[in-house]
Amino acid sequence: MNPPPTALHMARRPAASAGAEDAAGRAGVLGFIGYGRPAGAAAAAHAPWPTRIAVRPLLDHTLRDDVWSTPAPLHQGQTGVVRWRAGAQWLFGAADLDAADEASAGGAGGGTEAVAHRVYADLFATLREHGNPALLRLWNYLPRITSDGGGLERYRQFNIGRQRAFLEAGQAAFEGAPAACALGLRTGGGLSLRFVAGHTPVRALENPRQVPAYRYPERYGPRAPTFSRAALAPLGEGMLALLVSGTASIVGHESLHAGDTLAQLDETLRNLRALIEAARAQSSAPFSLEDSSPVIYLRHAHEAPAVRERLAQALGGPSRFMREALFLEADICRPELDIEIETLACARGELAAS
Ligand code: 3EB
Repeated sequence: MNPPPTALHMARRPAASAGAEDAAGRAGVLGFIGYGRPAGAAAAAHAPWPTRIAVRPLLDHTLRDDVWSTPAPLHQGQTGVVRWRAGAQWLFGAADLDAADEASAGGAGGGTEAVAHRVYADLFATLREHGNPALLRLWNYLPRITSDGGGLERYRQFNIGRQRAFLEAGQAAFEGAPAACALGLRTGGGLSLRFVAGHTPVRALENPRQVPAYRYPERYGPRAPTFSRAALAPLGEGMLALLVSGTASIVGHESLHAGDTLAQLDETLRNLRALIEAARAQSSAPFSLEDSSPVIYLRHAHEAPAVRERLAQALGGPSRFMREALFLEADICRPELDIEIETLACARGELAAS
């Protein structure tokens, strides 16, 4: 496949300016991933597309968005519960369910599974309507993620519904699964999903230090999570994106350093460095962890200053990593884990021959 003639751009920007740009229509904002609950003006700038994820920003209260844009005419619509916007080769989508959707979706314990299945079935219907672009990245946010959902943890139910939807749609549920994250919300709402897709070759990456998540043994749930550790995707204009999935203190398939967030952080950094190395082996792009834009999810808000300090020591205070780091309060999908880091990098380069 040739590189797309119309490039996709990603920028992490203060929320208000992103909204202003969207409103002015100067650049084609395909979609954004925004966090927190902005006050009136910033909220109105984006309405009605789409809502922010209800996680609390930590340390500073500057709201930032990851804005995905492309200089092309855009059109938008809705497919089932998925609202989408498309332009050139690119597609952005969002779904925000509420708690009532889950309650009505299934009987004893089946609500989370049923809702995950429905959201993903609608996502794949959206992809089909757009000629089946490849998923570059998925974001999953599930309230009360490790709570019991009637005999089975809600995240495990989510994994059952998600995997079933992938298999029914003929999408790669194992090797080649998309990059993703899955975090827990502390709100009374429902599942929120975001995705970016495009007609560009997406290459899934695995981490040599970790068992692929789609091969986790059954003790982590009856159906494995459906994601790859990272993805590489050409964005056009010679740029290559590295989209690193949520990464935690997991080696092999085991959680390490329960109860010690800073040790979990160090292990997570080793995992991230191993992934970046894998990405460099698969491309000509000079990716580095230091020159990437991370989101750091913390279970315990009060640990944010210590985590930031440790990160600054490891990555250098003036690095892009530290300048663009977003610290957010969220639950991690294993109760013993307290930190998860995802990151995104763009650099000039191409995919290596596979
Ligand atoms: C892990 O490595 C940590 O279910 O989509 C990270 C990224 C995690 C994505 C998902 C879960 C997901 O298993 C959790």
